[in-house]
Amino acid sequence: MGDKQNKGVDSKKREVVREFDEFKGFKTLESCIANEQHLHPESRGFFADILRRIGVASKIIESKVQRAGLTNVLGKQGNVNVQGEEQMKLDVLSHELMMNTLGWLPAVAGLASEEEEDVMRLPPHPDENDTYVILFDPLDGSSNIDANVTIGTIFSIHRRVTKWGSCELVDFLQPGYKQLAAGYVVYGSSTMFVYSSGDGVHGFTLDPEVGEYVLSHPDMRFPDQCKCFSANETNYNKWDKATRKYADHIRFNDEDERYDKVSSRYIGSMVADFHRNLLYGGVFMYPADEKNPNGKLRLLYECSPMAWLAEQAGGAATTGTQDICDIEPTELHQRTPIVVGNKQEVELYKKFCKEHPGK
Ligand code: P6P
Repeated sequence: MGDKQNKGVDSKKREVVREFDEFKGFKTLESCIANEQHLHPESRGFFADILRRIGVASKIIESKVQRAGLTNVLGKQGNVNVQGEEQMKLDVLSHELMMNTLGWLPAVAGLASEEEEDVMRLPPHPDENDTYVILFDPLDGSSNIDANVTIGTIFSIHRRVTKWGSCELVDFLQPGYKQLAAGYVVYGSSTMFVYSSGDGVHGFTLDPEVGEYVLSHPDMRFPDQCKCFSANETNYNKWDKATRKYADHIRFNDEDERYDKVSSRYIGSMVADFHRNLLYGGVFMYPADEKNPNGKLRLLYECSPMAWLAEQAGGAATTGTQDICDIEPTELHQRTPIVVGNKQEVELYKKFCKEHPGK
């Protein structure tokens, strides 16, 4: 739930629910979603249903990803998506799974996907419950699939701004700070569902024997250390001066002990790079360069949810001159430069951008 809803919740009640939950011990995504709903007696459970369904969709995607090498889902689909990028078979499959799993929920007015040019307007629900819109990148990092490298799903949930009937583009073009919830699923050595609905970031590991996401990382926060510098450094000479100086400062700085033990780590899958930095501390960046003057990554279903999560976990995210969550979107698939991770590293980048303008 967004911060606003949490303010009205009786903190005593929240403690009681949490104590009860601690007593129960084994916490799953389902029990945490249900607990969250209990804290909002006025809730009709529609928002909870959305989170549940995203969990279901991710388990189906996980089953396809884990067996990709054994079934005919590796390789290219044979066409390009709206981004002009080669679509992988698993991109299309994951997109369709997210669509089919979320598209029938009465509370969902519309969907937007990296794989679809326009928004998907769902039939207006007879009693006007269709309150939310969901944006998602169904399978981020998919170019890595054939090499068995970690990939992920990213999602962002907004309350619609139009009041009734079919949703409109304006319902999706909302700044990151207005998100009600955001999260990702990382399909790696284990599969984890990480999300926030405004009350901390919580990580759930899929127990394949039970088929349930089990709370394994409550209240995730960036540790106060910078262990990882994560960027495609082959773009170095295409970066502007501030970005090059920033990268040199972190990678080669001998005067600042904060960067004594920093290592370059780049997976080429934003979800995986972000997740590692959230656990170990560090900064991920895909800045603008001569090839991508507006950055490569998309604002609404990659950078905005990840930036909001970073803020919920005590971190930050910037273009260099503006917080990612403050950007007022103008196009569904617009791109943005991004530097995201520990607040100290993000603030340092903003400082470099101020002190070293120009190419
Ligand atoms: P590059 C994956 O294709 C992606 O969208 C992000 O997940 C990742 O961070 C980035 O692009 C990698 O881009 O140019 O380094 O291959």
